[in-house]
Amino acid sequence: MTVSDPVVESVIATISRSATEIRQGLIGRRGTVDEENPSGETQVEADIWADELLGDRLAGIDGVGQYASEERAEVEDCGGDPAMEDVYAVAVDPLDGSSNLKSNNAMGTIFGVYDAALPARGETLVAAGYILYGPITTMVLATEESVTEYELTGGERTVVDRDVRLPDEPVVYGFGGRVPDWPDDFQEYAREIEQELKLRYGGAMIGDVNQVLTYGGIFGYPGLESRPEGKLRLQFEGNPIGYIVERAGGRSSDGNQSLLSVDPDDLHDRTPVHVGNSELVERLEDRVENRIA
Ligand code: FDP
Repeated sequence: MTVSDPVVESVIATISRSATEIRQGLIGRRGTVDEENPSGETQVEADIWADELLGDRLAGIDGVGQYASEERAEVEDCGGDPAMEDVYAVAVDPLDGSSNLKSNNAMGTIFGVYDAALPARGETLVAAGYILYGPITTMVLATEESVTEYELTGGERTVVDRDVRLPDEPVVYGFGGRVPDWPDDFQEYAREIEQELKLRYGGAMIGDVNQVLTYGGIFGYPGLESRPEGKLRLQFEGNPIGYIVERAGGRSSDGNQSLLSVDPDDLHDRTPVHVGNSELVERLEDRVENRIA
């Protein structure tokens, strides 16, 4: 199954072909390096390697005007203006949840294809997806047409679900950050959710969001007392995941509005992230104040 826009299809084909290679290349690259990413977080060797591999390949695609990554301070100009027709900007989190490499737990790669110069609103996304490096390597891809799940092997992608939809009856939840650092209103909301759903938290957003897409429920990384903007990045994490979950019939929110409507100020802006079944996200918006809005 291919995507009708040839540039978007090339981006997706490049990322899905690279995924098996990235998975293999994690071996021997689990150690941390003496560097921090632009958000001040410790990088592992694999973060830098996967960013270089994807950056080189994606920048070489005709029609990719900009490449940006969680691991780079600035947007890379690849020789085209995303304001022009058939030119896009690609934002990537090369290894989401890379702190899970040490303990050998699931993690992923996230990407968003924006029809606008970065930083951009999520509403300008034309496609977004993630690779999950679990027991099997899978890709969930959302476009304007559909949300599809693939299995990836040796450069090939095989459809396993043509129409990924969030189940109506929610089952699981996962919330990031330390409980004592959660604002009171979010703590109250979480207490209520604990009575209704089953905890599934693995420490990599991709793994946790994939559980929500599979079983129904809610994933959240809220604004914290110590950091009201939360931890996750809007361009690389919040927008693509919001787009995927909304296309699959759910909702996304920064506590106040859809993640896709948030106006970015900076490429590395952080935002509270909540995605899942509509009723659960709406209830959260009723109860929790977004302190950065
Ligand atoms: P990581 O730092 O390992 O890259 O975006 C970062 C992220 O992981 C998410 O994948 C994950 O949901 C979150 O941070 C985990 O944060 P905590 O360690 O605070 O739970």
